[in-house]
Amino acid sequence: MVEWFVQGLQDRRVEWISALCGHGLDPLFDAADRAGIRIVDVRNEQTAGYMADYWGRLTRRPGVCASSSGVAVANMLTGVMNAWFDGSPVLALSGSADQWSLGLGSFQDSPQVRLAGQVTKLSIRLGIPHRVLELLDQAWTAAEGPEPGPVHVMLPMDIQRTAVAETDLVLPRSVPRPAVVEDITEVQAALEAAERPLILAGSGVYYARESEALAEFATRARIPVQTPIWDRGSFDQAADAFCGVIGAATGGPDLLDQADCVVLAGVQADYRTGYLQASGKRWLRFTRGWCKLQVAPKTGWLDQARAARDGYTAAIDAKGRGQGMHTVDIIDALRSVLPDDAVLILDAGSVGQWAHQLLCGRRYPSYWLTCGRSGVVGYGLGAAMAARLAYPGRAVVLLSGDGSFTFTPAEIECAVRQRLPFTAIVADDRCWGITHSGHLRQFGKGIATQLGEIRFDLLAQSMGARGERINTVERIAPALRECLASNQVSVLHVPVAGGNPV
Ligand SMILES: Cc1ncc(C[n+]2csc(CCOP(=O)(O)OP(=O)(O)O)c2C)c(N)n1
Ligand SMILES: [Mg+2]
Repeated sequence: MVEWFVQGLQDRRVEWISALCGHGLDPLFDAADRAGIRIVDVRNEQTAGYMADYWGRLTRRPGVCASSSGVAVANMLTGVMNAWFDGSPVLALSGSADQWSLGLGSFQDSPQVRLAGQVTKLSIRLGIPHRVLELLDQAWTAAEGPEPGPVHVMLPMDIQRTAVAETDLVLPRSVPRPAVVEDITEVQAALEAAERPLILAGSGVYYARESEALAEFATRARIPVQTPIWDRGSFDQAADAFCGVIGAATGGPDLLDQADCVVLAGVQADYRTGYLQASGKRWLRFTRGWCKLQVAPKTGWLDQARAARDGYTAAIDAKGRGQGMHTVDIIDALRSVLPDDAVLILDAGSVGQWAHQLLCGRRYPSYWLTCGRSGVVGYGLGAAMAARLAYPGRAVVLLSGDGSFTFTPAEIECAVRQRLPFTAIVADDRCWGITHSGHLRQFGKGIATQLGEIRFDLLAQSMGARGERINTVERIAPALRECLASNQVSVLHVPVAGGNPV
């Protein structure tokens, strides 16, 4: 379908699309690239929206911008809303997961069509691939006017990928959800009877203030616990029972398949847990009341789970070695320098995955922060400033990708001026790395995924912060120590080799 869509854009003399990459847009990027439509890449979707807006103002022809899904769309809507105020013609495009999974908690699932509907003349989901040119025409006509303005079209992944000649379309299908019980007696009996129980613990445990009780119960009952990527951890201290972070594309020690009974503790049923579709297990839901449970220890099963976890972590670690300075070296330094109570904030793609797999294998404190289920990047500097306000006496460390860091880099000045110190480590692969790796896998090349050089150390210094460029692996840990001791806003610029752990 995307080929037709791109053809429709070219018929309307569209020469470029402003965009920030993300997997929600991959087929569109590929088709545009092959057709010779230029993708002008930016570091924050806001700019993509503004570019389309100002092109529309100057030429009276719709400017075309595109963002991936979820919060990326909200970012783009800043520029789109500006066009809405001004009445300039804009065609804003967004991606999403497959249609059948919308509303079930698919990756970056969000009400983006409704959201955009508030600040556009028309906001639609292209739901029937055969109608691609007709819907593009509707949208384009609405944007051009007589009263011009912005419009939004969401292109779900399955639709992007569907060849229009095919009449056998992917129909929305409902995913059966397992029946879950919440009754403590039933949970206790089920855990007692199970041979290989697994607890999937998510952010709901943190909000229920049950993290400590859960960690204590799992340790006592020798039951493995895993956390879906981007949810909050429950293990402030390293523990045998904690068996790492999991998530569909992220990987993780595979226990879910082997488990005969799964307890969902404050976890959403979504793509990270395979939509709870795995068969042959008992599913239960239990978030509060861990201290009341008594279950005889499942020692043999936990030993098996720990072996799987340790083997997995060792294999991932090995992948990162021998390539020059690498995120694994930053992780080594964090392991040796980070105080136990430090707030660690992860804001990146590939770099975040390395950190999740290697740093969160045995310990995942409830005060370590990620983007959460939204999967957004670019929130890190704001989070670091808030963490300093919440914990005046603790170390606050932001581990960021170079792309994520440049959404709001000027906040360094605000942090310096308002005395909100933290240490940021920018792992710089000069790439929207995770997307780049995905493109290499799919297309053999990155499309609008590479970034140029920024001297993050000098950028920081120009705003009154400490800044250091790291040139050797041995320097990372001492530099980090010095930053923490200085109690100033500090930026460590660490050039790294790129690549994903999985
Ligand atoms: C607001 C937003 N825009 C786009 C994306 C898609 N996306 C996910 S990870 C990523 C790359 C992040 O690059 P960087 O911060 O340099 O980290 P790296 O992957 O290189 O480690 C992108 C573009 C997103 N998740 N959120
Ligand atoms: Mg990067």
